[in-house]
Amino acid sequence: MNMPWNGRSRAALALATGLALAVAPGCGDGKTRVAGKGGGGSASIAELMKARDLSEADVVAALKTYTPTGVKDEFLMFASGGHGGNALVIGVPSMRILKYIGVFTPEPWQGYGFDDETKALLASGSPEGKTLTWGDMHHPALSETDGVYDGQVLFVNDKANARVAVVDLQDFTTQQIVHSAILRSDHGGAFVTPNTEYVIEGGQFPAPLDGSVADIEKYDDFYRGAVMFWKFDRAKKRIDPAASFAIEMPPYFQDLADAGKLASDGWCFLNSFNTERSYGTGGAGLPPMESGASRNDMDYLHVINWRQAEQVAASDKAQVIQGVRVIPLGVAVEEGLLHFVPEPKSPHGVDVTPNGEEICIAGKLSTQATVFSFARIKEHIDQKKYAGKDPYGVPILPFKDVIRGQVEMGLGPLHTQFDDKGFAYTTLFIESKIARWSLKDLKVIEKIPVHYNVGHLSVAGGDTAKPDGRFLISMNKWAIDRFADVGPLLPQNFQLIDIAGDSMQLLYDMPLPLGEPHYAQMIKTELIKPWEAYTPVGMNQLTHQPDPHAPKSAQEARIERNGDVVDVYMTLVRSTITPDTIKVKEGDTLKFHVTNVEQTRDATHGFCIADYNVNLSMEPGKAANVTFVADRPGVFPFYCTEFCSALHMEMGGFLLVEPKNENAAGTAAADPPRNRADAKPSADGEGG
Ligand code: K7E
Ligand code: CUA
Repeated sequence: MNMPWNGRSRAALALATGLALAVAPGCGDGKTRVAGKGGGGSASIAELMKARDLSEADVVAALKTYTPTGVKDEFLMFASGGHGGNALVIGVPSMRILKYIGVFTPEPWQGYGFDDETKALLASGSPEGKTLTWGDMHHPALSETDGVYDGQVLFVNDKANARVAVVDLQDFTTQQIVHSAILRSDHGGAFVTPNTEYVIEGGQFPAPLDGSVADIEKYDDFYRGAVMFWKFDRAKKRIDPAASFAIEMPPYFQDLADAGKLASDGWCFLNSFNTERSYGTGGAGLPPMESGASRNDMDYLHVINWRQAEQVAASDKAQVIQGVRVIPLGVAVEEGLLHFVPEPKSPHGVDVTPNGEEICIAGKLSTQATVFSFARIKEHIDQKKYAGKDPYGVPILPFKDVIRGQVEMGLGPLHTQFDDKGFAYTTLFIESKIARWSLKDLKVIEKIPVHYNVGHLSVAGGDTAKPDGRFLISMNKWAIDRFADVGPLLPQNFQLIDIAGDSMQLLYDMPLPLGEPHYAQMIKTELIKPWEAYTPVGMNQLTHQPDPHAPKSAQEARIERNGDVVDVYMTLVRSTITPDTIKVKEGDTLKFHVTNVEQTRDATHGFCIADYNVNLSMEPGKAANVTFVADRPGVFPFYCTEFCSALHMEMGGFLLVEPKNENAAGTAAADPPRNRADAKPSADGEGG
């Protein structure tokens, strides 16, 4: 029944890619099963298997993922939340979603984007005067020490708006969003160097770096690519924009990046495509972008010496463009920072092996993965053994002399990860399979079908110097027949695959109701040691310091008026909000300084005010500030939004906003309907 899909997608892809795909349909198993009758009440495993129509392999798979109540997952996966601009934390192997981390967009439950601090944070990465309300997150990057995840920080990129964010894993909150004015997009981020010295952010679509508009016909001369090296200050857990720099690149589409490690530490590898410099039809009968950009057999792997670039960026050879220190392309060539290596047609993933000695590149439009030898690249750079130069003067190394070999992979190889046993795993987008291959022999050993159209994959520690192996997640873009139908927009499909044994085994399908989660990284749970509460009471979530405005106990709760500014110092504790009655005048500026004065684990309160879009999440000990103008007269209840105790429903109060003009008609406060004798607002609200 799935033949039509297989046939259609293959034909469509063949058309789209210009490849002649002579593939028998049925790469996926295409078998749709309906679960049996539930088997509720069945007593034995045999009965259950029969009732639910489960095979022995099904039961083994279930036992490998089933996680009893109270038992924690062995791994945590940090996945991109795609267009939602948030990041997901997923337990593996149970595939239970543990958290959405608000990053580039508001996250209401966590109050992210609602208090003054996180509102300003979201605005800081947005164009002036406009707060972006989505992101195109692609690549999460956990901070590393010696090339291995250290569990301290998570970086993520927003391809669409060229933003990079820093998430502190002490409390799993976003702390910083940066935007480089010279970039228009950033597919090549976020990738970290082995000791998180830098976060790499490569642009994709070239444009004039100075922000000007140049005619598209002047593409070759005025459009430029760039790659940012964001300096990470580990002590402050912040990117330091002033210490960051960029390298100007030819107007190719710089694609994914990976940092060298161990043998190749100090280097960075960046793919490119559209070295044809196609800009579409340009209205002049030129080929459309996708065919114009795939005419050449080879594109260029960019090999960058970032350690040396760091020195050059600090010298007067760098220019400042839109506030960013940029090493001009000519300088990068002169100083020997940038070399090109031909790579087969329209490559996608670039992945450095765990020992740092080789670089695997899979070509979307090639059937092979190419394994480059860093030692040979280095030797050719050192001895200036070039095969030529690109139109911008960048030296090109001879392809045949710097590769170790090529692996015949299959159709549409994209991304590669590694395990602890010397295997590499490459996704085959068009074939809908994952290939396991031997790094030693450069031979494919096994392929497993996935469902369907896999992009990235994630192996535990699979892009570090010490992969854990064990589990692999196939991040599939299509789910066509895997789940109950939910309309034309289908979930994404994360498939959990056991790679510990001699043969790969598919264990579990996890529908993901958001897209598109390009990439994920998987870390051992024990390496993450988050706080249990904000301590001491009154800590600000963004500074991780005591908030100067935070009341620390209910005794410090109060209302203070200064002219038309009203400061409300408020505390939350089960099950009281203090103060619980606040009376102000229309037009007053209200500044709420709210603290959850509890330290009990999980005793989170919420704080919301009707109609004013106020919605805070107050974890134990946390302080937050929210400022707004009381521009609507009326009675506005406020309450706690977390069912925190038996008296949670009683945890609330009233904000009374009296109309400016006593005679203003039509407002409840000016002429309140009274049908009860005691309906008069209490007069004990202070500050009014
Ligand atoms: Cu292949 Cu943005 Cu890494 Cu999508 S990218 S799949
Ligand atoms: Cu606090 Cu409900």
